Amino acid sequence: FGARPATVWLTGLSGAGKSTIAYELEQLLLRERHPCYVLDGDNLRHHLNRDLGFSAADRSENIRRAAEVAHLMNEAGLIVITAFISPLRQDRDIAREIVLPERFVEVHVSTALALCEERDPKGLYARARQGQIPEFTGISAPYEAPLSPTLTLDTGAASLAHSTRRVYQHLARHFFV
Ligand code: GGZ
Repeated sequence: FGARPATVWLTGLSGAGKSTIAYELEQLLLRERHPCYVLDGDNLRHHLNRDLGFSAADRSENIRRAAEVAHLMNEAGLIVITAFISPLRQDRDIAREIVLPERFVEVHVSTALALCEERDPKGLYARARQGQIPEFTGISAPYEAPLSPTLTLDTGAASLAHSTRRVYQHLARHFFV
């Protein structure tokens, strides 16, 4: 058995649970011997994208490059899971075209801003509220929710394990061969 190429594109606010779901999903896939790779701010913004900040233009370029890398990895036979805020619909639409629409699984991690802000694991929301981080998504920069995502996962309402399994099952139905 194997899998045809797919890119699971997680989008949502900082603190919504994107990275956690991404790495959990990676574990599930690896357990079933599906080669996969997680792309997120930590492995792209510190290296390939270290010239980029958080202006709208830099975020667009961040997303464009991430999508190009996802495309290459798909071509190499990996299932790719991305965990970028990717706040703008237009940027995600461009990512979908780069990755190829038939491979692109848009997943909205829809955890409410109030809960993300309550969690605030890195204290970024508090700093953003104090005006110390300009253009912070959800506070002083926009987040545009997807209009018709393949899946919506609210980590305030469902457990992490349940949310992760829903993505896994979608892949199993549509991409595993
Ligand atoms: C949003 C920011 C910002 C601003 C730094 N706005 O929770 P985190 O810390 O670990 O994840 C966030 C990460 C967002 O990077 P992305 O590459 O996912 O963003 S985008 O898709 O919009 O290009 C957050 C941290 O970087 N961070 N400044 N101003 N998040």
